[in-house]
Amino acid sequence: METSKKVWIDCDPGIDDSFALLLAMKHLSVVGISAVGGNTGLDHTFRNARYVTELAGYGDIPVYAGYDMPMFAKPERAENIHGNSGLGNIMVPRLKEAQRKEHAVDALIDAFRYQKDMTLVTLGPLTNVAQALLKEPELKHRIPEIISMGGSVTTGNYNACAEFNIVVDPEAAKIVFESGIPIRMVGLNLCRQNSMTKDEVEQLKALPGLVAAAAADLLEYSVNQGRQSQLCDACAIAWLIDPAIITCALPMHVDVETKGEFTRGMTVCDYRDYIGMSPKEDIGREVCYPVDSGEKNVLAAMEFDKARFKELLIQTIKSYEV
Ligand SMILES: [Ca+2]
Repeated sequence: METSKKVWIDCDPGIDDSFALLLAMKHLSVVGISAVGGNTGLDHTFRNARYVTELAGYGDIPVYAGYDMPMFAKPERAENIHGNSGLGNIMVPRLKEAQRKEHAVDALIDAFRYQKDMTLVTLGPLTNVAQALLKEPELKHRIPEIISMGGSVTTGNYNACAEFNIVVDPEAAKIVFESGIPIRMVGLNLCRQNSMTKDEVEQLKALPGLVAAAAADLLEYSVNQGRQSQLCDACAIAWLIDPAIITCALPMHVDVETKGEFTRGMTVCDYRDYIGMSPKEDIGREVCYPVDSGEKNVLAAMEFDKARFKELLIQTIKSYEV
């Protein structure tokens, strides 16, 4: 399943980001990684991204530090989910001097200037990407596609409407979603179908090697927070590695709410086309009532093959020889 598919990954590791990186490094061609403040502050997310790449034997992948703070919003963190360091109980060793001095936004712009057919994967708040689009207006023509873990077709996690990555920086998300770049969205409605439990922790614990040990620690920490872990960011990367893991995806128009009294940070997904025919079905698989909903700027992942994902995850962690 290894491909030469080139990706740039913008992320805020983060437990589930770390699993996404482990999948990506093994199966895709990771040209660069940019860190953004989100789950924890940038000091930690930048350090953690470098830690995961070096632990896995991919220390040659360049990692760049981007923005710590959202464009306008007050910063929100998710240290209650990911631990104060962002990586649960793992004691991340002090790393060498900053690997790359260049700002992540400049590195991202340069990468898409010189690389063709590279997918941008976003696993955190969209601050870096929005700032890059503002700094280099041509960039939107050079990014063929974004795969984004963020938002939800249905309900949120931060509150009833909003998902964390979007609500942290709604203005940035709005810029990205309105950029015209095709977006494949892996929202909470999809990630909720992936529940990793103590069973998966035990399977990882049984594997040899430092990567497997770290993965087991991370997943155990996450499962202990809420009895199960959805590894949201890893679901997004899995779509690139093995498209059959996403068994249904629907094109729809999506706006990002930046003003609502209760709905700021919501991805307003117009799925009126797919209104379900059965009372047991909120969203059908096919167009039932076509409406003029505007440009379908998003392909939203809807259904997930958990068994196939789990197999990919375990086999990938097992394949690391460190
Ligand atoms: Ca993340």
